[in-house]
Amino acid sequence: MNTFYEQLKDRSKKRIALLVDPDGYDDKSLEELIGYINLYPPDLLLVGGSILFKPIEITITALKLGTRLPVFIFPGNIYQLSDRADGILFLSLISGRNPEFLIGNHVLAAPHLSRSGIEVIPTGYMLIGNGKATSVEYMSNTSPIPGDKPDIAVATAMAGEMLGLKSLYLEAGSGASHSVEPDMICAIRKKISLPLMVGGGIRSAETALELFNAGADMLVVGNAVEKNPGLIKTFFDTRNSLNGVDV
Ligand code: 1GP
Repeated sequence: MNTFYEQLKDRSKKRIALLVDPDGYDDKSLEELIGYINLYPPDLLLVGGSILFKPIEITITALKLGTRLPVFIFPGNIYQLSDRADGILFLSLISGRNPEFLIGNHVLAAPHLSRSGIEVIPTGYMLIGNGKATSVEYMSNTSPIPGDKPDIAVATAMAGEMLGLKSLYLEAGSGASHSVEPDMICAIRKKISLPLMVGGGIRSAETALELFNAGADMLVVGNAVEKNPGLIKTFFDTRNSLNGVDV
């Protein structure tokens, strides 16, 4: 089976993941989003959020029925599991010091994930601060790595790789005013060889280009597309131009 991770670890290609927050869409806007996804497909669909008022399965099922893309869970908590997904980013919050988010919730989820057989990508999740409290920070009761301390971020990423995690995710926070600084991405990229995902506050092709050029392998975009689904094309074009695909 060709897993999504097999693709992700081919770092010669840049990728886009679209984060779909189930509470951010009603039936009509989700249908509209699916139309755009099929016209300008990203590489991966992520579903999740810090708190969900809707069952995650409804959105996962709609995306599975409406698109041909892999649909992965981006879990905000232990209640966001579903056998209908193709996989899960199994996030360990390695920037924090809360054992529940480092390993505790994973112990609870492991038997369920083993039964369901969905693809599991062990991911070191690093929250990077930018001056404003984020939902992840509050909900996980952890402190982010200060945005102006790249040495701490680099050492954390190195530890994640040494511990055997399969990918890293640098998170500025959903709707962040600034994305993770390119300098920090660059410093981490020099020291690790794992696939590097970056998300939070990415709203434009310029930012996407900057973060890709700094060394991000996959960018995660949520809020910007939720507000304006047509923006998918912008990210689709940026990725394709970097991958040498005609646009
Ligand atoms: C949030 O990194 C993701 O966890 C996406 O962030 O919604 O700001 O794009 P945005």
